Amino acid sequence: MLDSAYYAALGLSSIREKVLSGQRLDPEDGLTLFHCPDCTAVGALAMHDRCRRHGQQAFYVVNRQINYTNVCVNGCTFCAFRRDREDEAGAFVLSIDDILSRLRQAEATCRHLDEVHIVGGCHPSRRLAWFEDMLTAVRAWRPDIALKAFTPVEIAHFAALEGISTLDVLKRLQKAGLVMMPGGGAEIFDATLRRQICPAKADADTWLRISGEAHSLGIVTNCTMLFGHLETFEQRVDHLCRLREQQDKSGGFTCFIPLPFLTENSRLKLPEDKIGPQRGLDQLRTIAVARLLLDNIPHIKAYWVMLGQKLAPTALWYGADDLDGTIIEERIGHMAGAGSAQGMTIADLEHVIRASGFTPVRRNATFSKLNPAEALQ
Ligand code: V47
Repeated sequence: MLDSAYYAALGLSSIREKVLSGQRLDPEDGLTLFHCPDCTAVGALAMHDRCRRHGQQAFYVVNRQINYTNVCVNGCTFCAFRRDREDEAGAFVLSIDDILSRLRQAEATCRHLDEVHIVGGCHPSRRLAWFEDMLTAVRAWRPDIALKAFTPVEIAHFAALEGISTLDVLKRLQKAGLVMMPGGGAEIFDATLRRQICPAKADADTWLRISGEAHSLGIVTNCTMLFGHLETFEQRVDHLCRLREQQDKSGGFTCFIPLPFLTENSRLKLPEDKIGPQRGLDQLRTIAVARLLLDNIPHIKAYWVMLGQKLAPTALWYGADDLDGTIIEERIGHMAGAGSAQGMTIADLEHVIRASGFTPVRRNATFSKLNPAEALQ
């Protein structure tokens, strides 16, 4: 493993040296790794880095996803989840009671939820007070549950509707119980590509600024990259390096989640050569390169919903250390053709982690390990 002559033959000697000595990789190194013919050699470097950070641990969380609406003003071309209007087929808008009843049902199945993950489309008229009431209601039901909600894109949208700053929106939501934000909406930061796939969405600088504002308030956040569509390797590396730069400044990203583009029901059509079976290797390689470039972000998630239940555990050998969680209901990926289940049980997650050669560790939303007593198995 990591044989120096072999890495020299691949032209990866200096990258290997940097990884072994814990030095930061340059953007050019990232590109070299994307072009390296041996994906497993790239994966072995990422595995080395992952094991130095987390050993053989693989994390999971007992959570419930809630999408409060799919009505959205943004019109992103890749998104199969969104609807323009409430009266369109397939559109939905949940009430606070709907959300509470879904959470109660989830609790009955899982025994003890550790995280609620709440996101939705940018609804044209739902105001900030409703979101404050929603968080307050969930907190009243279970004061100890971690509320992970709203991407920077939703925060920008709430601020525009209220005519207030994004920092003030974050302060109000934090007061209502928000402790963490998911990483969606980052898509791909390159401005030209963003104009093609998500022209109306908050731009890269806004997404990064709001993440930084959240960090300044002590709200930790995640970050993502939507890949496997029209982007180039250069644009992937640029995206990862901009996340790394933001993290150098504000330090609050906990986990990076690479999201492979799922093509069904999407207006974004890909050329044939982009959608073949080689996508699996590309997904593993992207996870590995992310692990190696994002030296200041502690966790990399292999999100089983989008990667699939077979590839996600494989990704634990390519730099990922987390599988996300029980989830129970997922719509964004499934409306785009995800072949994965709606949810996984605690037993399923622990089994697949063990069978893949790792030690399962149940965590909370902010990645603190839960001991069995806390986890109320
Ligand atoms: O922002 C939308 C992506 C994201 C498609 O922070 C698609 O822990 C693939 O961000 N194919 C939402 N991806 C999901 C997300 C997420 C998921 C799990 C955990 C966390 C976390 C965050 O899904 C969107 C967009 O980038 N998306 N459509 C699609 N067709």
